[in-house]
Amino acid sequence: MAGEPQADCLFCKIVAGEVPATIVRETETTVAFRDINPQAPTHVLVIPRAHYPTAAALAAGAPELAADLLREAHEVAVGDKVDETGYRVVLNTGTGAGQTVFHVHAHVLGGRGLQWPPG
Ligand code: DGP
Repeated sequence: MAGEPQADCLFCKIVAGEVPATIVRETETTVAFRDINPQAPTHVLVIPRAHYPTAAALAAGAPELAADLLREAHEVAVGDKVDETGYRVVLNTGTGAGQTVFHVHAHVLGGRGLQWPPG
């Protein structure tokens, strides 16, 4: 069923506390933790506790949760004090865009100059 935990999902395991992560924020519906391979001084992943594989599935199946994700991305930026200089929120969607973990996650990147277009 949509949103149910998946036994083989790395990020469901982080939500369950079965895989360790450096958690920076938690709400009833979301968890935010530092990326294991940071690409900027601030690089945090914000995920819904519920399992949706992609941003598209989340937007279609639980739009209010998509709003929670965006709100939390901003709170992460405020917490790391990168909100004033600027930060980027990235949702890689599909393998062609570089998505490797199929539990939707928003990357929050900041703390350095960010180029456009991204690679
Ligand atoms: P994406 O390529 O958009 O699917 O991003 C997946 C991100 O997840 C990537 O930046 C690295 C991060 N990541 C992968 N495995 C782990 C892990 O076990 N712990 C943490 N904290 N991050 C992970």
